[in-house]
Amino acid sequence: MSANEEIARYFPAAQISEIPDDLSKPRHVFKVTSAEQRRKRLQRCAVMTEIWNAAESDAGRRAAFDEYAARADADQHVMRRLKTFLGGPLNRLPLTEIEFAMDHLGLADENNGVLTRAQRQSLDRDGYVNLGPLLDTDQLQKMRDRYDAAIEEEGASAADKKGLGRVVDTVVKPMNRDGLLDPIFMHPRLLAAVRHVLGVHLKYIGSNYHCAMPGYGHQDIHADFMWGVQGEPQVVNAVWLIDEFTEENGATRVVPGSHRSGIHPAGDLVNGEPRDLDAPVEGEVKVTGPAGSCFVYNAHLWHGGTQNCTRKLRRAQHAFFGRSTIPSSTDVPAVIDQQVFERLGRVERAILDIG
Ligand SMILES: O=C(O)CCC(=O)C(=O)O
Repeated sequence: MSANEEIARYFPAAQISEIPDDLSKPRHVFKVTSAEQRRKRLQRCAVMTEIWNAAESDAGRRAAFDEYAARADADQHVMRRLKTFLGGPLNRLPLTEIEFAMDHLGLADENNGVLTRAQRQSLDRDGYVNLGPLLDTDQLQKMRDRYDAAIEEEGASAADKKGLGRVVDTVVKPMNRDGLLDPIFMHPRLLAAVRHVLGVHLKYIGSNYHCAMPGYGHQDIHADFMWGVQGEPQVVNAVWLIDEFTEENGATRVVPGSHRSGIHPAGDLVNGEPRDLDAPVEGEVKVTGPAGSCFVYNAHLWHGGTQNCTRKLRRAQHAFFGRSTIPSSTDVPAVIDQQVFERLGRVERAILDIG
């Protein structure tokens, strides 16, 4: 198959019919918001951030939430969102299962030696670490073929994802019946990085295949949690580079250290105005590397996809994790394929928090 035929297979899923001539003309993935919408988003984000950061324990946060809820002007949207996080622990399995899995994987102890000191420091200080290539060329080619077929089969995802090929829940779908995608959520070095940020009580909360089409891919600067978090991180994400990431082909931009600010970009003011989320952020860098690399980030880190200015696909796979007790992005028991479930052992099930 020629490179052009390979790209054309993605057109229906990415909701486009051709590759634009001018690959670098700005084309943003998320819809443009009005000044009014941005202000509302900022207010909501700021309130949720304030309530969450009011205490270090859920009991303290619930007290701050109750105080807010008693106000006549309390925003229902804010209350609904926070309630799911403050309604009590949402782990499905007893925590002893993930403790068993971490022990089995040699990750029970924080000083387990799987990551180097420099890698752990990078996660703490910068908010991300590039673990380098962890997949070989044979695995990568099989994965590309698998993803390309799934894109054709599944077609378009949400309307606001124009220019992206997306498949959700990849690792628990029939496309992973043979275990090809197991390293995406089970690779020991990935799990060591997740464990370093979240501690042993962690769980898989989602996985997306994400391909930026030529001329598309620029995203808002964002964090993968709805508000700013000071103190204990709640979520970690990983990006697997299924194709190499370069300065030109839509590599993810990150703002080193922003996970420590306690601020979500949507709740940030610049010169008294809501931050323009499409604009570059001072200090941002692109994470580049060869195909097969995995970079893991504290998902409170500010980041976003950038525009793919080449004539090739930029394929990536995300693996998302949270503390065991928080809500999951994906309802794993509802979406997991029965054959995938049956194939998995106790350790994998503990990571997925399903029994
Ligand atoms: O794949 C990327 O470059 C980042 C994607 C991302 O941050 C997202 O889809 O939320």
